[in-house]
Amino acid sequence: MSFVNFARKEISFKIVFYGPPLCGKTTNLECIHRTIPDDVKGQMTMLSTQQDRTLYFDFLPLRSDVITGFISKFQLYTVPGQPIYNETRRLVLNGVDGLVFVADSQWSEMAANVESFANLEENLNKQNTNLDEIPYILQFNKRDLPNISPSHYLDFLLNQRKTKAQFFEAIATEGVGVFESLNLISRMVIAKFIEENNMPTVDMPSDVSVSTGGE
Ligand SMILES: Nc1nc2c(ncn2[C@@H]2O[C@H](COP(=O)(O)OP(=O)(O)OP(=O)(O)O)[C@@H](O)[C@H]2O)c(=O)[nH]1
Ligand SMILES: [Mg+2]
Repeated sequence: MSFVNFARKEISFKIVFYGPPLCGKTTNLECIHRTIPDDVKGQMTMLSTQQDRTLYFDFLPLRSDVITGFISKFQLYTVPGQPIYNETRRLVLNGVDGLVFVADSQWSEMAANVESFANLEENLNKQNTNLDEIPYILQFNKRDLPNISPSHYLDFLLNQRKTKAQFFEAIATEGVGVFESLNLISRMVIAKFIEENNMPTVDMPSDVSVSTGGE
């Protein structure tokens, strides 16, 4: 849930990267952290196992100035993809404003993609919300690997809801598609906030570009 601090002129948005085990959620955040300037980002927190599997979540705070008069803070989180950590995924999802569902494009991961998407819907339902309420996009990652599904098949598998989500192809290890995903979900989250809060003094740029914002 977006959080507004009028005294400090701050709005906080929570964006969660969700998806099956090893699909590249943490890699997305690492790429964002590596690329953006220091004055826009906070410290990246990673709680991982020795094998670099996310144990609890990864967290990266970003700052932008896309809403006139307010500092917008984007709190980026990943969830642990491993099935046993469902309680943790549920906790991380709590109060989410926007979602990037990262799918693994490899044929071998199709069942895991579908299962993770169903798990996302189920966890949201348990919190009395759903994907009609929360802006989300799809990211088809690992497009550099052999034996990957065409994007239209991933789209067919994962984009079955009445309102179609936009998707991006990505190679998170090379930064391809990472900022496209981040910029779109940020725009969607802000647009929803503006609409719901009837913000009168908003200057909505055509490109939110959280990578170049700042105080
Ligand atoms: N070839 C290739 N490898 C990738 C890509 N994105 C991520 N990887 C690799 O996939 C592995 C898993 O990436 P992570 O980002 O740790 O995956 P995750 O989704 O955070 O995994 P969990 O935290 O366990 O759920 C790592 O070895 C990454 O380098 C990609 O686009 N292409
Ligand atoms: Mg991870």
